[in-house]
Amino acid sequence: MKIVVLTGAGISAESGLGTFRDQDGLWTKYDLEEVATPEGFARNPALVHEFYNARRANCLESLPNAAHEALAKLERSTQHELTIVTQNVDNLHERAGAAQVIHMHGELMRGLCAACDARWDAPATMQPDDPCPSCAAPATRPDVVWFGEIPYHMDRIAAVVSAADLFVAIGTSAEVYPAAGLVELAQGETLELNLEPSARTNAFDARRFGPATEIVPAWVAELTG
Ligand code: BV8
Repeated sequence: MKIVVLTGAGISAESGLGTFRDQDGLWTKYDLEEVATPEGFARNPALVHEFYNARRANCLESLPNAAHEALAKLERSTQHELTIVTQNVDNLHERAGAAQVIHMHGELMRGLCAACDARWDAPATMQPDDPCPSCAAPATRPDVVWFGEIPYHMDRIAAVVSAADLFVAIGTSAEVYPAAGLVELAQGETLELNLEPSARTNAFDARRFGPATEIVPAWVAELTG
């Protein structure tokens, strides 16, 4: 089967990476407008770098969990063709061994120059006056998609989702668009795997609830026998 999986912060929760909307989520500690918008970055780049430096450190000290590993195993299986589309900016899918990961909201471990669009592997900590390694402009930012910005790879994502035999959303609240609307593009079967019903749970043919480290390996075991 051609399978497309869309993951959100819930798949990395048990690895110790905060989710966004849960009661102690990131957006309870930081103002989204201040740290995840181009306007916030223009107003206070030091605050934004502090926010992403802290998340980069948290990611570096975290490990992939059984859900990341199960998806990497499914990707290696010859029975199915898996594409992982993630809203997550962490690199836990890749560190679990997955190769085909489409980061629609960018990557914490990458730097981006707001002046010349160059991209590079980010240092552990970034500062507002860091010169761009390509044009030397002090305009470096995390290579993540902020609110109000166009997500990456949208054409490729729309193509693989509409061609999928099975579309599965894992660990996402389905509150942020266009990611939350991808289920509508799916022509094949659709399945939600989450701790609780998401905001779009009724758009799915089927759903299973529980911690990702339990329900994802169980689902992959059914598929790979
Ligand atoms: C755009 C990168 C134009 C940075 C992110 C009004 C209505 C509709 C839309 C809008 C609107 N006003 C504005 C918009 C657009 C806006 C949007 O959707 N706003 C929301 C808040 C209403 N979207 C945008 O601005 C996007 N750009 O629209 O451009 C356009 C339009 C069409 C086509 C092209 C372009 C850009 C959005 C991207 C912003 N950047 N991240 C960073 O990470 O810092 S979004 C960020 O938040 C994440 O990447 C993710 O996308 C989202 C968080 O959602 P989740 O990952 O689902 O996490 P959450 O905490 O919410 O939920 C976790 C879930 O896991 C929960 O359900 C929980 O139950 C579950 N869970 C918890 N623990 C576990 C678990 N599940 C299993 N196991 C567990 N252990």
